[in-house]
Amino acid sequence: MGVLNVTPDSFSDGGRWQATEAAVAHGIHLVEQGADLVDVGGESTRPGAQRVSEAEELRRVVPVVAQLRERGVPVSVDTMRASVAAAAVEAGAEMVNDVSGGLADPDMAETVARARVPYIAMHWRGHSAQMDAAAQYRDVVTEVVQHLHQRVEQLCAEGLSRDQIIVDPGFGFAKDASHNWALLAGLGRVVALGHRVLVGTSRKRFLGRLPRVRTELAAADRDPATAATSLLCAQAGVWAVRVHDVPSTAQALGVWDRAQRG
Ligand code: PMM
Repeated sequence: MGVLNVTPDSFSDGGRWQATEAAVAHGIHLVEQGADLVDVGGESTRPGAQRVSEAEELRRVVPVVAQLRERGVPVSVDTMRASVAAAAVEAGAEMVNDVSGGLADPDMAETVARARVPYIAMHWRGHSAQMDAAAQYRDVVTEVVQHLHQRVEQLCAEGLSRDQIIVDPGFGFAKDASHNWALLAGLGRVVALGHRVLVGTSRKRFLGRLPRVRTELAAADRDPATAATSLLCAQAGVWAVRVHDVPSTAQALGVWDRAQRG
């Protein structure tokens, strides 16, 4: 999954794809580079970010989704709002990616159940303004796995079908570096839930400081580290990874695929 943030303030690519034309061209480019799906988002979820209005989110997202679909690009919409999810599906999005897992908008479950599109439910503990304070766990892997299990049960009770749901442990959302590393090591337990798993580690802060690397890496310099996490995800049985730089992850996953055959 290639990332297409149509926002002025996302942490690693904010502002670059704000104009619809530039966003569409980048989405097409992501597919040419090997992405199977382009994730279009109009609201930054970086720690501390302020929410955008519904009208502004619709204005950013819907034209980009519609134009990408016209050009045959498979699109998911990255939104916490049921109204934006519905408008994007209407415009041709074939998947809804909700970082709140249905907790931010009480209408999301019904909307997605009706749309019958695959739905990514991520582990979430509150909006960007509160999420750093919520990064407290006794056992992060166990708590994330339990939360995702409960979310799936609740979403099914609200009308979603089990095989419609994809789960995501939510790297960087209400998690500090040690939580993220523990989750990366514990991905097998998320996969063991029995659902498709999507992982988004791309360029995230915890990859900025690595053993053997002498300097702290800026967001744009974290693609080799991201590709390494993509390989670990493949090894753990993860279904998809959400990345900004498609070529480096395509290479890592190409090595994985080819090595499986010996
Ligand atoms: N991370 C971001 C945004 N959307 N969606 C899912 N499912 N999983 C993630 O980890 C995730 C996401 C934040 O990263 P960005 O601001 O670089 O897009």
